[in-house]
Amino acid sequence: MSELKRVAAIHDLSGVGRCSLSVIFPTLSVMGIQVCALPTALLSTHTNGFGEVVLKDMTDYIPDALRHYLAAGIDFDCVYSGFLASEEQVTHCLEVMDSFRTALRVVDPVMGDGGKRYRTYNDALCRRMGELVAAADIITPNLTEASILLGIPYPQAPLTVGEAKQILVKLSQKGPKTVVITGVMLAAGEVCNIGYDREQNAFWRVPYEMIPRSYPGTGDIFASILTGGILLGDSLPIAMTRATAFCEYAIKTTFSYGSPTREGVMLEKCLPMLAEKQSFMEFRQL
Ligand code: PXL
Repeated sequence: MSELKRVAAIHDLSGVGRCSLSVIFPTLSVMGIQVCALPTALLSTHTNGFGEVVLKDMTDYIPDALRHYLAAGIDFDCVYSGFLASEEQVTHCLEVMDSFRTALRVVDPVMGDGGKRYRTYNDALCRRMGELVAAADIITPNLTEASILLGIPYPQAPLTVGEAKQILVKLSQKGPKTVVITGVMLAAGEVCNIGYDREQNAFWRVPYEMIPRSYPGTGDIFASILTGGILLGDSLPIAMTRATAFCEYAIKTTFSYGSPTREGVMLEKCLPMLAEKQSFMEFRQL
């Protein structure tokens, strides 16, 4: 049997609220992929709904850990970044990516949601996130982050297919050959995750049922399952469908129990579904 894939995950560790490393570890582990954490910050909770958080910035740690990994001859199949605590961490992420030249570069440009920026992000950090996006193979912004990256207002109205394709292509022109945007309301009335593969000039959409709650961490779960799927050999639309199907299931399960939004999705109850052998064919051409 071939060796298991190994991902360097450059994300924060939030103790309560089920986001970032707390959900990336279990989801990728269930998929048979090893997660090696490079924490960007330690937080008591995520920044959305628990009041003042305790945040320990880990900016000094990442370059030292990288030096150790290089000295020890450790290699990674993928470098996957997310929530960052400082502008310098953009430089550090680029250094990690440049150190493992064959690794797949996945950037989840975590900056905001629902048309609003997260409270720890400022203009300078958002601008620098653009540098990371330029170096990525795959990016997974939500529509809020896509708008910030393109410097356009957050679309209040549903997007036409033409507008959605234009946003995907413009983001791809910044560097990444694969762009996946989550949470896009299309003018036809569907809510979708949409994707673009520049090399194949292929556009995809995966519709899902919208639930009137926004659970923190679902973007992290989506991006980690997408990353895992691609590392396991899924095509882009199959990986998108795998990630969408699981998020939809976890969100509906959580909603059905009336669990508080700020606690995130009931991942522990839902994880077994990720290990099941399923076919993921609900995608359509955009
Ligand atoms: O899920 C994105 C995320 C990651 N990390 C932290 C957050 C959030 C969203 O609120 O606060 C610390």
